Amino acid sequence: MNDPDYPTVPLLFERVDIEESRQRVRAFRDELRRRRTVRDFSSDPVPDDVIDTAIEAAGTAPSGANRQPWRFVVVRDAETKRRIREAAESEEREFYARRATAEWLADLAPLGTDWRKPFLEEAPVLIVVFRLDYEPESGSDGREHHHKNYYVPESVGIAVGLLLAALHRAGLATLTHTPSPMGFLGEVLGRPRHERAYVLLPVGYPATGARVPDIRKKTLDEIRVVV
Ligand code: IYR
Repeated sequence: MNDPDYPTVPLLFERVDIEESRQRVRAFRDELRRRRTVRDFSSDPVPDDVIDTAIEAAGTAPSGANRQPWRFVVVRDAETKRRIREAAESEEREFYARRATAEWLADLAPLGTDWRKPFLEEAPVLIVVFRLDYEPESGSDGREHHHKNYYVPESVGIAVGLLLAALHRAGLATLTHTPSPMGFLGEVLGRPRHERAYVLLPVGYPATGARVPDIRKKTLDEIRVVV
């Protein structure tokens, strides 16, 4: 700590009393409880700046050595969305017809999903999150090398969690979609080789009358252990 070679700044930290703390965390939990994965989107537009601000919120995530190994690609273009849908549906047809095990299909049954992915065209925005396992860098000798990133899936997972929370806070609905495999996303979006698709998030407003599966989250007693 306090290595003179590396600057520090005072921590901005507001200590709140316990009652305030209790109230805030309950309100936050209750708001997060209202978040649902949505599969039926309206085509109503979403302003660019709202998406950008949510991405800034995601970009505050902690990451291995603060390398911030993520890229958020915002897709609005209809033709690009169409190409993504086409490629995703061809992977998904294969998944539902052959790749998925019987157990997997049984686990998915309550969600009512199938190979059709109309939301990839209907949602006004797709955010494709890429993970950067390394970044090409030119050294002092002018030669390019791969500068490694650390704890990449953990870091990107945290950033995506913050992104989902920020978009929910903005009053928008999301779908965490992971067509598998996702290699086609890098190709369709013209991303460099060191960017690997991590998750695809359709974002927008729910369609009028949208319904969601009647599923429950585990209770505190099921997920928390006190030792
Ligand atoms: N990727 C497929 C299947 C799927 C898998 C899981 I695990 C889900 O939670 C939901 C769907 C699809 O998108 O349909």
